[in-house]
Amino acid sequence: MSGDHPAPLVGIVMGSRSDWETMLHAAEKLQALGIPHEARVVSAHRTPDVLFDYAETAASRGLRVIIAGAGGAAHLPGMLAAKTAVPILGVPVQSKALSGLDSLLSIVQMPAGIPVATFAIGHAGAANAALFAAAMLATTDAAIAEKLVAFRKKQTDDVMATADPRTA
Ligand code: RP5
Repeated sequence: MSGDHPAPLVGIVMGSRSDWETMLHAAEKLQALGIPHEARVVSAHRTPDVLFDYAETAASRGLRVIIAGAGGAAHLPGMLAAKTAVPILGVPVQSKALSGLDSLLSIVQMPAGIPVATFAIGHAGAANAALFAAAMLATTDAAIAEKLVAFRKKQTDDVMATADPRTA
């Protein structure tokens, strides 16, 4: 994806390719804000060595935030957080069996000491994790801060422009 260049500031990782339909909403937001990012499938239980390598090299590769989406017994965000000090934003993917409640509880209930910031289940969580990553980066990057302000203003303007629900 074009977000892979220049050096990514945000890593989007997910437990399975099947998570992409959720996590693409994070990528879309980062793309819209012009934030360099990458997207990778990194499974805690199917490719644990890849997970360790990804986490251990994240900081030295320049990643400032990692958005991690997983479903079911969703240990990916917590395992990443255990192996890197780069902040982890966890996105619970909506599972088929339990509609994502399993994913949410797996991600949110981290024992004290290794934090994972947890977002809403599904599309909203992925989009908001990206906006939150942007807000974190904006504290030290004026260009990203400006784009974030512009995004929020447009969102407000769009709502105001269609405030009468009877109009199309
Ligand atoms: C988790 O298991 C993934 O994050 C995914 O949400 C879920 C199902 O994976 P697949 O069976 O679709 O590969 O590891």
